[in-house]
Amino acid sequence: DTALIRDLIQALPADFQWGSATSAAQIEGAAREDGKGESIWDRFCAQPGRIKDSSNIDVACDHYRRYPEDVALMKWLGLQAYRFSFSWPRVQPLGRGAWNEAGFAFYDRLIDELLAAGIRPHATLYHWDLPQALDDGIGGWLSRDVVPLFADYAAEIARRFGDRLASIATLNEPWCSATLGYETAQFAPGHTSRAEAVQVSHHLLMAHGAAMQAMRAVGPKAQLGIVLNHTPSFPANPESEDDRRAARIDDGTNVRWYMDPVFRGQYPADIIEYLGADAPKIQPGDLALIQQPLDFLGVNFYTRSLLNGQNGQQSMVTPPAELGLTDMGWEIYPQALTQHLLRITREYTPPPIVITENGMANADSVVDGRVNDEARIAYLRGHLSAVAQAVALGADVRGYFYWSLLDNFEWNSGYLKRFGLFHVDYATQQRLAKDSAHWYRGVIEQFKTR
Ligand code: GBH
Repeated sequence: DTALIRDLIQALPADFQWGSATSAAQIEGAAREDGKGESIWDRFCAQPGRIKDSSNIDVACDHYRRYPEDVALMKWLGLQAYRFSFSWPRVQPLGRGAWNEAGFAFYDRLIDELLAAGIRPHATLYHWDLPQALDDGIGGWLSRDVVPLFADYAAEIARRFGDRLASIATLNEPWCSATLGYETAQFAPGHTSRAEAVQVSHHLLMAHGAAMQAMRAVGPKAQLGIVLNHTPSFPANPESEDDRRAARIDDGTNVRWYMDPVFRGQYPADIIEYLGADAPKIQPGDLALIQQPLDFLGVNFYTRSLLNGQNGQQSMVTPPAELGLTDMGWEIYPQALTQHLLRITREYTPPPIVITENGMANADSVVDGRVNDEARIAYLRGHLSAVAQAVALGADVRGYFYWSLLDNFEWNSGYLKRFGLFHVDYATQQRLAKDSAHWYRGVIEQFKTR
């Protein structure tokens, strides 16, 4: 890997941040402890048929209790940065009204532990675990009324933790919350309406804007931004006009639907037209609220998608297996990351970019006390090199967070899919560094001693 390390050292700034990421619902457990309120994912897991292995998040990785051990793992890795999320219902059980001091105390201990280990804490306010009380009481993200409530929560986090956090992101992947939660029913709350998903996306973006304003008013030291999931869309057959149109629409609904309002204060006109009667109901001032100046843009990149446009419909095509698929069935295609970083740099002139998630699921198992995950090392190698190339060609990328630190609750796949640098034996909660963890540790070490 000497060539890779040389490329990384040549291309990346000396203060490039090496990190790893997790989220509250996926690792914390302690779902009903110390006053935590129910989240829409606690409720979703309790519904039969929603989660592939019928599991739930009552215990998950028991990180709520084991965080000192987990921070020690990060320190061993040499991480300079760690990305986690706050559970809104842990700190405000009903999503409005009373704060839960025991919930804040957990994050206070976690942040102290990170700072003592020399690791910068990067927080996300919303990684999909809405307080269930808001869903029951006002219809959750279907209601505009959630917008000021989210802003109150954001301001409270900024007041309490804003000077000890390196960054605060408002939302993680609003496309997933809206589309997977309200249109395809793969995620909580499990609805099946495109019109709902579109309206929810508008409220999420407004909540982002209102939270940015509320946090700016507090004036924390932390950098403020948003995290978007970008899965670049390619025509299955580049010669086909139908496939190219399908790819443009897919890009419009995934990438431009969120980037355009955040950076240009408008929704893409072709997608408004494509949505027809399902286009969002927008009030005067909404788009100005959404378009707030950001300190950073978080990009989560896993794969690309291939689109087929026959019969005027766009459908996803299963990628050819020869290219290499992860255990999620996602194509391994790092070149798309380089291209995409250059494209958003050119089209949006964004603030500094952070790769807030990148990683793969692999069918890992412990054999003789070791997890040989060569495929993950190859994935990391390919994507780090893709980031270095993009930076060499002009993209301003300041950090990279591997998803995820630990094997954890992979949403509707339950515990069946393993993304971690550390293997978790859920029966004993024992963590074991996979070969990829040793490899990533070596890269960070060599980069630091450049
Ligand atoms: C992220 O979501 C989440 O932030 C994180 O919590 C999660 O654990 C992690 O990734 C792994 O899933 O679905 O075939 O169309 C990523 C969600 C992944 C959604 C790629 C779009 C496109 C491939 N995105 N996916 S496909």
